[in-house]
Amino acid sequence: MALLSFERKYRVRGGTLIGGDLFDFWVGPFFVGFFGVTTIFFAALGTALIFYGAALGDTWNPWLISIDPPDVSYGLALAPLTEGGLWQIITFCAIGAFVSWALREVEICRKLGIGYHVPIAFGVAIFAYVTLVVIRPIWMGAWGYGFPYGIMSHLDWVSVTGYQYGNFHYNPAHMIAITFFFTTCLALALHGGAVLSATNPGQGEEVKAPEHENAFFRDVMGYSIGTLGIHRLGLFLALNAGFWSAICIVISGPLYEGSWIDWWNWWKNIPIWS
Ligand code: 07D
Ligand code: 07D
Repeated sequence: MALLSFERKYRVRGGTLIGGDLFDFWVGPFFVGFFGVTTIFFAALGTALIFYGAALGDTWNPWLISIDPPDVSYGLALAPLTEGGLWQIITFCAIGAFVSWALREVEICRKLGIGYHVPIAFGVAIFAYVTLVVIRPIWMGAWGYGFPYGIMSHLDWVSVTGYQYGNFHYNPAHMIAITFFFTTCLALALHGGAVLSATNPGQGEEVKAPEHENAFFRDVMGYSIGTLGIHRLGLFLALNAGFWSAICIVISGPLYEGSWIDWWNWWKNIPIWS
């Protein structure tokens, strides 16, 4: 079915989670929906507040603009706008926009009658973000533990936070997350390579089918995970990368305060080594 006639077929009313028919329409290629409106509202307000915060600061250099969270001394209270209050409202807007976007994805899935895999995947990214700016700060008793909204300043936060726990590389959940990130790249490189090698051959060559991809991997390593399987594996690897990232930061502080290097002493002291 051509794309245009397919779109006519699925562009039907219904499947919305809230608001009934109210925003159940498209603007050009974009589905609007109630959550499209809330996405635009939160994103526009959050962006405007970032610009307002930047105007109060001393630079318009986009790399150096930074909207900082309140000082730790404010605890979990609301801070004055210029002392972290802006960061608090922007955080609220960011979560509002991300969650709205995920729910808009859900509505589109419902219209199409497909699974919720994409919104669930985005949900894991949102979970990682919420862990950084809500769950961990609340657990540690101050919004000041959230990261600042600035291109370079958020890197400073990662570095400083990392060194607060000695060597962050020794954090076991960080190890697991990194391994999943690296494996995701390996899987995508193999998958992208396999698909292109079969379906985009040189001029005059015949386009090959998945059987060729399967045969390639069987010849190389005795096993091919298959066409559906590779996408299951990819999603599994990528979601675990985000999930274990959230775990690695939420345990640093709330559950473990010392140096991650020392955490491994239990391992060095297992009697079997002596
Ligand atoms: C390619 C999809 C497109 C998305 C892009 C991001 C903005 C921010 C806001 C000026 C893969 C658009 C950026 C809207 C502009 C203001 C106020 C996704 C793709 C292109 N980081 N981070 C970047 C965010 C955190 C870390 C780049 C966001 C944590 C390190 C970009 C968040 C930690 C490095 C960026 C977030 C952390 C970066 C490229 C939220 C641990 C880099 C991102 C909401 C996760 C790299 C200068 C990218 C860099 C980088 C955005 C959170 C670490 C500015 C929106 C606190 C170590 N981060 N980041 O391609 O070059 O993502 O930094 O949580 O080295 Mg970051
Ligand atoms: C949080 C982003 C969510 C994004 C959302 C959407 C928009 C819209 C619009 C483009 C989670 C945003 C969308 C804004 C844009 C348009 C139109 C993703 C998030 C919702 N580390 N480390 C990680 C590595 C070191 C430290 C995670 C590697 C050092 C700390 C990952 C190395 C020290 C924290 C990771 C390394 C250190 C992390 C990040 C190598 C510093 C975290 C990925 C090779 C001295 C963070 C949840 C992530 C974390 C984190 C990788 C080194 C510290 C596993 C590969 C040793 C403090 N590190 N790290 O979380 O877990 O993505 O955050 O050296 O907090 Mg690390």
